[in-house]
Amino acid sequence: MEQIPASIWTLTAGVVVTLISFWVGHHHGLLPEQASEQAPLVDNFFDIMLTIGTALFLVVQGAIILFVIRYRRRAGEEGDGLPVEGNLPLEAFWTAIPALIVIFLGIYSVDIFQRMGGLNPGDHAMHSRHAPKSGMAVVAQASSKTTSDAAALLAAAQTPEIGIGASPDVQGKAPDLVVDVMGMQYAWIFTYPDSGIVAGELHIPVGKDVQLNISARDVIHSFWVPQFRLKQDAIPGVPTELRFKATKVGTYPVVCAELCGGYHGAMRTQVIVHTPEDFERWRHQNQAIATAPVIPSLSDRHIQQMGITPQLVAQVEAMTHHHSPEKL
Ligand SMILES: [Cu+2]
Repeated sequence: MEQIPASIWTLTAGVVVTLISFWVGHHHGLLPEQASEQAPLVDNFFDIMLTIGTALFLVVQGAIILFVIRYRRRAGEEGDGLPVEGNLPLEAFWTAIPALIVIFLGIYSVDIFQRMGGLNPGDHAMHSRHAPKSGMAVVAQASSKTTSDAAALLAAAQTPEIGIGASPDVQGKAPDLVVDVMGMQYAWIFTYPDSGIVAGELHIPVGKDVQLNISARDVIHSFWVPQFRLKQDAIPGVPTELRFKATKVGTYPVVCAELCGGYHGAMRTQVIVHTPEDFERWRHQNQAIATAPVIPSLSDRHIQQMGITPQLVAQVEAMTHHHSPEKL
């Protein structure tokens, strides 16, 4: 029987490795569902990296296993193995291939980032329309709060310097919805400048171009929604934005992805992606509360059922204002 030439074996191995790598790259199931316009872009890039990684893994591990078996010490073999040294074409080959892969991934990642809007934070067209409005709301709210609050709110109203801005298809257009997002130890506060709603959860309509103006009150936090494949640092004093379109109705976790203190792990909330009609309903219901003239005082029901007494409220208020010198 004739020997099969090594080149045939190499070709077969190459085809098999390629097929396995492509299959793994497209069926890994490692990522959560895609719920934003940016998610497929990120996943595409991840799939390509995993395909290349799988191929490299199989080639390197396969070669090790093959060599261990084929060049093992046989019975009766004594002394050192063959002194093999240097092979310029081989070394040039295995330097060039990784270099090309890295250059390709580098260029491709910049392309993905650009298509996500990453090179376009602070796309100014819409700020002339929206910033003054939220700015006024900021001044009104800031007067009653602490200076760090005011600074954070002002940062939210300024033109974003960093973040994910308008993607090419909405460049130069105003977003459909603007929400100011403030990170603080240990919560996210969502303020809707055009309706005055303040919420602890983010509500947005599906398929609409949403701009989050992100700020931080105390330390660095990071706004992360895994299903959107979007993560943006919230940095004190640095106006930041995150602009995206949610593509799937549902409820997704919002996670703080920057170690920000003792209760960082509990700094979670949700983003609720509504149908446009549902979102309007939510806005209607909450706008009524947001624009109510005064915060109603504690009702008798609260006092009786929950044991909340005016004295307790006064105590809590004194505690929260312990920084002001006149209370010390
Ligand atoms: Cu945090």
